[in-house]
Amino acid sequence: MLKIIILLLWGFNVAYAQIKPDSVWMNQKYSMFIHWGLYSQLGGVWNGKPVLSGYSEQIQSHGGIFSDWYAAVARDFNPVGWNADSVVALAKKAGMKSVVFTSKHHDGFCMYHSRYTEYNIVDATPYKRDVMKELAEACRRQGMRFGVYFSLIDWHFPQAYPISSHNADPLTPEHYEYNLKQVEEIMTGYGPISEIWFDMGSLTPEQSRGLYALVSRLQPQCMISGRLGNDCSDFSVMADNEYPDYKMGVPWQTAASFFDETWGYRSWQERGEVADKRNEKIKSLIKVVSRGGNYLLNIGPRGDGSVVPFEKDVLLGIGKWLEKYGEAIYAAEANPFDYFPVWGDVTVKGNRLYLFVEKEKRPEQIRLEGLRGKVKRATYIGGEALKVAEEKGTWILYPAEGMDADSPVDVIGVELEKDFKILPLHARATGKLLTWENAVPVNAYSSMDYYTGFRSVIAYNWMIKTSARQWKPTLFYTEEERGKKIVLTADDVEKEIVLEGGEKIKWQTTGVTWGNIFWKRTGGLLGSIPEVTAVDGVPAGEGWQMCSDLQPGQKWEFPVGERRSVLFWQEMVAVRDGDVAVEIGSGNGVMVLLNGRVVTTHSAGRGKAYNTEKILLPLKKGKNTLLIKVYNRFEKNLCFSFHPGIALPVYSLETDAYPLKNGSWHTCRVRLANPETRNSAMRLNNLKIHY
Ligand code: H79
Repeated sequence: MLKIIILLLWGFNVAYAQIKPDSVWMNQKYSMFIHWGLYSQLGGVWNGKPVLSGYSEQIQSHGGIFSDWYAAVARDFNPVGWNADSVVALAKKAGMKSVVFTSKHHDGFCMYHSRYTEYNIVDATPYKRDVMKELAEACRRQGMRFGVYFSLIDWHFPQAYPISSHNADPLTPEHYEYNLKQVEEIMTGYGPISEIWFDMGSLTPEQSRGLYALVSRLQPQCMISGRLGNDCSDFSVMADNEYPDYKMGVPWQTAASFFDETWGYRSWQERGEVADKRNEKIKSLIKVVSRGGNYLLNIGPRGDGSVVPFEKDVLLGIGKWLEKYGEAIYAAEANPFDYFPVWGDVTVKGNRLYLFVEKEKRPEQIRLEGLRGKVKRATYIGGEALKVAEEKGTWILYPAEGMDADSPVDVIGVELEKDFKILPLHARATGKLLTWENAVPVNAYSSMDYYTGFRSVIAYNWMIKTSARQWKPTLFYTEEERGKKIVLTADDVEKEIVLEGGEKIKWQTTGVTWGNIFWKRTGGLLGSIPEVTAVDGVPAGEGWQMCSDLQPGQKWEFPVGERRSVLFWQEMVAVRDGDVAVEIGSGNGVMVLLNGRVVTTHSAGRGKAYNTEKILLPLKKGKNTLLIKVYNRFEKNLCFSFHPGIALPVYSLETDAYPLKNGSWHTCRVRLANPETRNSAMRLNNLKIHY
């Protein structure tokens, strides 16, 4: 009996674990976002004048419109041109696999029949129809998946004040309760919801977890967006219209508007040529899919419910392109190489690679560096074969003149013999140490809230070359990592190791001459950083000042607004290649770059105004540069400290031997055994592995 129960429980766990990430969601790749609400009726115009600042769906705040005046717009909101079936049919023709609809935007006006406010399309407008229900049903009829956007901030809810320009205020308890009730009615009254796209606000971890639990209880398959905050989500969402230049090891999405300036309808938008926009969006779709993400492209219907002809034409154009090239997009996986080619992008599906060659970047040869296996044939999709050759184990294609004048890219399908392998070029450790520098990081996108988003590193991958049949790694760690439980994988063998104990050893360090530290104020999300060039140890550009009064290890505190940052820059000259240890104190977030490469980025929650960490910096002989971005999300003052050249003991920990497979190259991976969340930065940059 006990056995049966255990089996049942085990079966349940397996079934439950398979629900998310939803593989249908992962494979759909391309969906329609719809921003439609009261604001559409205004179309970016108030009192006869265009409102130039902000997005048009946020015209109430950017146009400085009183609540009662804005609410009065509902009296004229009679979208007789709305036809849910034709919108869904358009999405389908456009090649999109789901529709995500604004149930409630920041203005608080519900585009569905809410029980908890009369400020909704059924009770407050002459139209009196639940357009969201119509859309959900139209999706069902046409075999399209249906998702909802839900704004976590609400400018119409009395207990949601204060309301700030940045849309990322905390939620009051009353407002949070109200959101819970509305999410519950959405999740129970509109059939299966494929994804819920929470947006904005800045929730406590408890609030994010509460909403996550509610949705999961009501619709366990529903994918929950990263904008819920606190990394409590099923898929990460980039900032509005942001395209990552890296792949991720987690489900993710870029949401994009037709024009960066607005999501909601804007009557006075300069739209340009249909063909140009179509090509731009096709390239964006390819960029997202080749990095493993989903692309959610928005339309902003007019106040009467009709789709803007320009948007319709562009979508139909993309749909036509996908009819021909969809096999390279749908269910395709990210570029399997560990580099991005200069000529375009790559996806892979089974034993077929798809190469997207941008017309203006067409090279004479395409060298498939890292591919081990055999190319059977390469053909332009819907066109002719290409010349293929092999040279010292490297496969080379010779692209011809573009085949399809109507596509912004040439798409090549490369058929490979089964059992092919793609070896990373950059992860091949050549020395005797595996470190963050010679690893290929596995990335995610972490965001406590909109403004705290950054590329987080959740694992390191390496390739090691040895003909030995087993491997006995030695780990080197510092007190910064002590107590962390990691998973170290070699080929297919996985082991958990706790970083503690071991022997204190003498570590190869280098003498360093430290230059002056310079600082400068800056903005942007935590994860964005400008490139800094320098002349004679002094950074170029506006605003840099020398930190003349900063003592080693001394906490420096100065007033910086919320969501603002300070950059610190320093040059140092090392006597030889070797490590030097520093201690860095920072606020709600920090990003550390050595010689232009990110050593670590991470964030700390509200109230964590000062945190220190010890970092081993691997310097190269001669000049090195250190760039630190210290980010303030919530505090009044920003704290920073820097202590160069501290003593940081290194411990050496022996592990049991790993069996290795046949062959000379072997994979090796490190991650945390119990990360706080799927997107949390693992912070193992001091860890090194000897092999
Ligand atoms: O629904 C859309 C936007 O209305 C919503 N998210 C997408 C999907 C959103 N609300 N707030 N934000 C996104 C944060 C945006 C902040 C900024 Fe800006 C965009 C800062 C600068 C550009 C908004 C526009 C605030 C000033 C101008």
